[in-house]
Amino acid sequence: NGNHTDNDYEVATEQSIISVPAPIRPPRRVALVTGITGQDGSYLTELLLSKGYEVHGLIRRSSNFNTQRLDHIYVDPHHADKAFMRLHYGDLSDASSLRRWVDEILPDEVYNLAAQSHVAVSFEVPDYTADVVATGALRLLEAVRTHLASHPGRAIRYYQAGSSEMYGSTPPPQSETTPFHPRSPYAAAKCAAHWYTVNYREAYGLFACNGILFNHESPRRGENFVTRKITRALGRIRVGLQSKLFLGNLSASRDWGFAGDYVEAMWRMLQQEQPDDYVVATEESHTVEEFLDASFGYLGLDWKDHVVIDKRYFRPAEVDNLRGDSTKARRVLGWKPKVGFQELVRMMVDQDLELAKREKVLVDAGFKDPKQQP
Ligand code: NDP
Ligand code: GDR
Repeated sequence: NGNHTDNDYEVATEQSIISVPAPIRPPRRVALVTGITGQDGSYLTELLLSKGYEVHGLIRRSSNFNTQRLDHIYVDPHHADKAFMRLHYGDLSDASSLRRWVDEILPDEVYNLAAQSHVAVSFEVPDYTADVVATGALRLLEAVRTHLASHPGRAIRYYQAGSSEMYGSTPPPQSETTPFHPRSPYAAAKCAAHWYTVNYREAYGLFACNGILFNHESPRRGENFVTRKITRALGRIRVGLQSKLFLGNLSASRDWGFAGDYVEAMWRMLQQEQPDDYVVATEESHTVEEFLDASFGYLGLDWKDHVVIDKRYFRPAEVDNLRGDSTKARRVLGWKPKVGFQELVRMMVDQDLELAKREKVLVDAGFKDPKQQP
């Protein structure tokens, strides 16, 4: 018909070749994720990519590359038609970089997952932890608020990664209405970030949600959190690369879920009509000792033959007992965990046994020193 455009395509019919307009593809939704290189950042990015988002992640400059958890989904940005995840240098301690990236990326959704997330380490570096976890969240909220103020018609939904550590010494079950009583610099900083988020919602009408997530683990968990420390050592013990595992308090109880399930709840919070705060938890709690029983038992070993208690891993103040009440998330978000405690343990042990077997090959071939522990 003489009106062909690049978007037109041709359809063969019995009568003729006719030209019809190409279907209009909705523009991709755009997400900005801080903490993208972390455990949750990698699962959330996979989820958002699977839903057709363009995902922009902020990474910190480090002397070594630390994008291992993203390598399997990374596509070189020179392949512009396939590279829907982009990484940019930024830092929660640098307000100017946050505002600049919000202005450039024009996100529809912002997920603030970045944190100095280790509770014990927060006692060693308290100011830094407060700067990144509390003031960092405030900087990002300010970047979003000021961006919106100068871009009429734009809308951004904001997710804040809150933590069950905020409940600290308040006994379980813990729900959205349970008072906070933080027991570490990390937890106190997360409480500040929680209230900054509530305040920006109330003061400026920002669509901002707090996810109060209980512990969630996976084969991608950082190696100095207790579950992964156990499964990593267990794999190495099983193949003969080490014999001892040094741990602290075994009687603390945690509500442990699977990280892959929990990022789904984050996304669902931002798809609601109204912003709100939600507890995300399995509602089942186990002690560290029970985690040892389940993991060592799975490989037919007795943890008592290997675990040595080391005072160094006790904390100045402990959180004894966490068990969430996630009734609201289940009712409003239609969310529930798919992976239970035993399956989570098996998933982590299976992976870390495989990893240990590969390490063993390198050790046997003389490429690695067995004393080099993770
Ligand atoms: P990780 O420790 O695995 O990841 C933390 C991420 O934050 C990493 O990408 C890290 O980058 C980044 N980061 C640290 N400091 C800065 C900074 N100054 N500027 C920018 N980025 C920074 O944590 P998880 O994935 O386990 O947790 C995600 C979030 O959820 C965290 O905020 C955590 O506190 C919170 N949370 C986690 C729970 C859990 O059980 N996993 C439960 C409840 C809350 P790098 O790779 O360079 O270190
Ligand atoms: P947590 O996780 O402090 O709950 O914070 P972690 O796995 O570090 O500790 C859980 C419990 O295990 C005890 N423990 C040990 N912990 C570590 N790391 N190393 C040990 O050797 C050891 N021995 C015993 C601890 O004392 C504690 O009671 C995690 C983090 O992901 C936070 O960012 C998140 O906010 C909370 O979960 C919810």
